[in-house]
Amino acid sequence: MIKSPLQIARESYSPKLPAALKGSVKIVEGKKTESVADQADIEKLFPNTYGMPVLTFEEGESGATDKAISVGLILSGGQAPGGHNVISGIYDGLKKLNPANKVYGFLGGPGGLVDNNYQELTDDIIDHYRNTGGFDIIGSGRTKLEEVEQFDKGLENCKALGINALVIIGGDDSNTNACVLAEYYKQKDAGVQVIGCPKTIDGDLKNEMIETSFGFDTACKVYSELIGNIQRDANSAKKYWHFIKLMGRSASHIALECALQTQPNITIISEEVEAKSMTLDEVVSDIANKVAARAANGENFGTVLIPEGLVEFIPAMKKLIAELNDLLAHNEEEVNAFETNKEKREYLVEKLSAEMAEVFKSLPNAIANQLMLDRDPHGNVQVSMIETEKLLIDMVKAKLKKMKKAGEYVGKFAAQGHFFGYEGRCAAPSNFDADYCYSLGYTASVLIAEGKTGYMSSVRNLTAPAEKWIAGGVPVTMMMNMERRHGEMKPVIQKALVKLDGAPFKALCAKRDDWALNTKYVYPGPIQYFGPTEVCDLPTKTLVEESK
Ligand code: FBP
Repeated sequence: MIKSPLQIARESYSPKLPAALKGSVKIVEGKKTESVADQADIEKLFPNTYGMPVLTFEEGESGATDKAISVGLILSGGQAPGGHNVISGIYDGLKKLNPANKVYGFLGGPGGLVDNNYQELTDDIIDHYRNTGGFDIIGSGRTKLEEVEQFDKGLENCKALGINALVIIGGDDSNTNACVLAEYYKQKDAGVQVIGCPKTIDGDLKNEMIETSFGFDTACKVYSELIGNIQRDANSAKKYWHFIKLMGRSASHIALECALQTQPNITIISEEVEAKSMTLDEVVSDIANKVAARAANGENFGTVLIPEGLVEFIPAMKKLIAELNDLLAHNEEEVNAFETNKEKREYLVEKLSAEMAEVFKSLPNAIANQLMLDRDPHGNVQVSMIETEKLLIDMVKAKLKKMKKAGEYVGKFAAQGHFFGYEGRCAAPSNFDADYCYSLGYTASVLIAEGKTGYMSSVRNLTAPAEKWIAGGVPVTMMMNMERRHGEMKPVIQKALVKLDGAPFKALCAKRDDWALNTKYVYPGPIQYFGPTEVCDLPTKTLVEESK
């Protein structure tokens, strides 16, 4: 591997750990837990792992095994900055407990466990990846682990390697599967524990005990740097409106965080669009009115942040997507047999309810075609492929044309579309993510050595200095509820959407009218890895607002 000077310098960064993880760790058990909803259903589905207590780590006498153990790691789903530090944290934690402990990485995501593709991780491998972005140490994948045959095959492969525990580093869907796997292995008394780690740049795997998923901090800082740069360009040239779509499949946490960091003119929050039952036309009118108001002040430039999941939150579109999901899941063969999108669309129009058929017919071809694309293995629409920013530019342009004719708009409208997503997912982790991920990994090693299963690694109190972070474990069943997936009710971890009564959204609401009309841009600049703590160790604004 050819290393950049920054990569070489970052190899020797020592991630900060919570005080409780620095020496011998004592586990303190909290009260019995309940799932967040649908308690009776979840308890029935997880009889062996339901109701376990929350665990908190303190300095003290450890109950960890001193027998040598072997652990298998899986990186699951989209990349998120800091994954390599989760791995180095697990590795260092296990080796500290017993140098004979072994760590295996399953290659290419959950599929590696089933297909028995693995690599033993050793000092010389781990040391090259410390504090780096990416998941390339072992690769990631989106294979869904949900079939009993996969679980049994995985168990056979674990047994052959002498693996006592698996760590699944993934988002809500992957941790849902980790929970099902933990329950299955426990019920079989298989001798393989399963621990989850909360990953996703989307920031939607969070709850009372998981303050944020890892990678959100770095990704938002990268996007905010880019948005700031664009805003400075817009404010210099004063001739373009920039429509910036931001990754984050469903929830608008990324758009909200980036807005708090950069103070753009317009920020769309999908959850608000849904709560207000806004139509696409209303979203467009809202943008056009703001463009017109700035034009009246002679400012024909601006920025609009668009969460990538927007289309799924416009009520009519949401209903349409839900119907399409069911239709595509149940008529896969027929749909795939069509050669053209036109034929596919006509077939689906026939099968949709009359109301949704009308909505589907009314969509521009490009968007309709994107809605018919294959779902990901978890059944999600691939919203990254839907060019919402272009759709909105075209619709705003058309609306402004009408407004001009009616004498309601006096400016010039030239727009540029951008999509920031992949450029943030493998960035070198910020100090926050480097420390947080290492702590999450280290925590997982303690949970394993203490014989726990069905837990997610948790590190809290994140706006305090790392020394004061609170590490422990949260039963994954505690985060679950029943949801409709692929046309069936399934137990899943509840996705955390932006709360409209939450502090981060309120902070945006308090300022957005001012930011819309007046140019109040903030230019955050690139992530800093070396320098004063008030520059290098900042948590996200979301965490800061939520902790107030
Ligand atoms: P995870 O939920 O697996 O972390 O993935 C998040 C994400 O980056 C979304 O923001 C985005 O919609 C999606 O992955 C893109 O998926 P892909 O990498 O398969 O194109």
